[in-house]
Amino acid sequence: MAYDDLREFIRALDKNKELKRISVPVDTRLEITEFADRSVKTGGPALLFEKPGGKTIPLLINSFASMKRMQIALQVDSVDEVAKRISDYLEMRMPEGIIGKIKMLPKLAEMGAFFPKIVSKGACQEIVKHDNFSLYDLPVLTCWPQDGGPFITLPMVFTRNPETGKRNCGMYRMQVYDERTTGMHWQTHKQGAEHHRRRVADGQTRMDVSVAIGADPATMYSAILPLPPDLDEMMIAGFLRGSPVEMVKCQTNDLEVPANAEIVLEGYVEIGESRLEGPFGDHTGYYSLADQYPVFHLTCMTHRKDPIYATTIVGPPPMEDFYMGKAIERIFLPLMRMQIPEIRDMCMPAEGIFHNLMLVSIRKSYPGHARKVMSAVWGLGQAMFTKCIVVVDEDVDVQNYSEVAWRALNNIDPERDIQFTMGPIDSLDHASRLINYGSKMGIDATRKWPGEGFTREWPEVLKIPQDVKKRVDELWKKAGL
Ligand SMILES: Cc1cc2nc3c(=O)[nH]c(=O)nc-3n(C[C@H](O)[C@H](O)[C@H](O)COP(=O)(O)O)c2cc1C
Ligand SMILES: [Mn+2]
Repeated sequence: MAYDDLREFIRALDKNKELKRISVPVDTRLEITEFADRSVKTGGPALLFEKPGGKTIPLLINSFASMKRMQIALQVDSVDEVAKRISDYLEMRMPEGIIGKIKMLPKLAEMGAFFPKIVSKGACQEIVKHDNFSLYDLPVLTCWPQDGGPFITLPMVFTRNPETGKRNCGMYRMQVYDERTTGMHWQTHKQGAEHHRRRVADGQTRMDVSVAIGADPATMYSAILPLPPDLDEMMIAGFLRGSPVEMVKCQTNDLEVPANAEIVLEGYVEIGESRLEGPFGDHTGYYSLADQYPVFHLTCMTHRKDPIYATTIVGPPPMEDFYMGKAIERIFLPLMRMQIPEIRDMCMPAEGIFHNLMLVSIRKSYPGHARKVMSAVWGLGQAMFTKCIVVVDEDVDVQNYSEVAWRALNNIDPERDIQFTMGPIDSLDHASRLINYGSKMGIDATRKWPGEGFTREWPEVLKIPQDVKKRVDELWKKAGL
């Protein structure tokens, strides 16, 4: 059964001994960061602060901050189960004959059951505040010492594509400027920014935006998935939770939000308005620099009778977002392999913050194949941000960084095997020559072929044969080791 809402997820975390309630008052300025950082780095539980910063609204953090918690969130024993479900759909072919078609019906019916459903009432609107509300009532964190202010870090930001009418939900941090105004940090490559850009081009004056904070975990998680434009995150959330997401109409704009949300901020972005956003202690472990971003104006706040504020902090890895990203890596592998089938596995080590490093193993079939895969990755959705790609042969385990380093360093002639190219760069990269634009590096660490101009002999990796290993297994015991 899908979780009804955030509190049901909290109960599940509690039942699994993955939650600690904290009743002592802890400051929302830096102190909760230090709690959350220590907890994630020592394998500690999710934290529910009952009195954050002297506020009455409790604060949940680190609820996704381990693979175990990701499994509880997605209600699986391994996130690979989600990957398998996706593969099953992708492999679904038009079956032969009437019997085959009948067999497929339940699967198709299941697919229909994922579409979001509009409902007339939602718990997120138990309390509706048209005036007399303030963002300062929420326990919004000031995460790091040089942050430009407090930031809402786990918001589901809803916008609509003006051309297709399709909904988008993305997670974009929001700097709180005052009681009713925030920044809107959708980076230029993201869907919110694209919807904004189209309205600028159209000469429109306002853009509706609604923000939900806290919902059932699959719905929250869907906001960070690197989906193609116009693929509704709420549909994918329905797929992940195995039950449609119920949406309610907002009070003051034309959008819908998850009915089970804890808190909803409704409002608009004024086209043409921008304001300095940041700096912000980011998931690179550095501050992302202040820059101009659109401004979100609140027209209404709705919430449950006793709302819970869900948040996260990012910083030097690994943090909570590493586990959210690791699950994406596993879940999206089948989709990636559908487009680049020669990929066997891929891995984004924590130290690479997703966009700085991708390790890819391939079944090499023709000269230049590793470089073809690099180009394909750089052309694939948000993988376009990847700053360094290391391509190895399929017998290298890319989940084992030590093995990748050993094999890659042995296999390269740097001048020959390292390729540079230019392209879009993650907005958070502080080293690129220009914001959003810079160079990338691909390392072809596969075995080189004569067809690639390599005419020397290529040696084998050292290995003891299986039968010898078996014999030694027995001898080992006899030898008293
Ligand atoms: C905790 C967290 C915070 C994030 N903050 C931002 C942000 O401030 N701006 C941004 O553009 N992306 C941010 N992201 C990444 C986006 O949510 C992600 O790229 C998502 O796929 C964008 O969705 P879209 O393609 O629908 O725009 C954040 C991700 C996480 C996990
Ligand atoms: Mn999207």
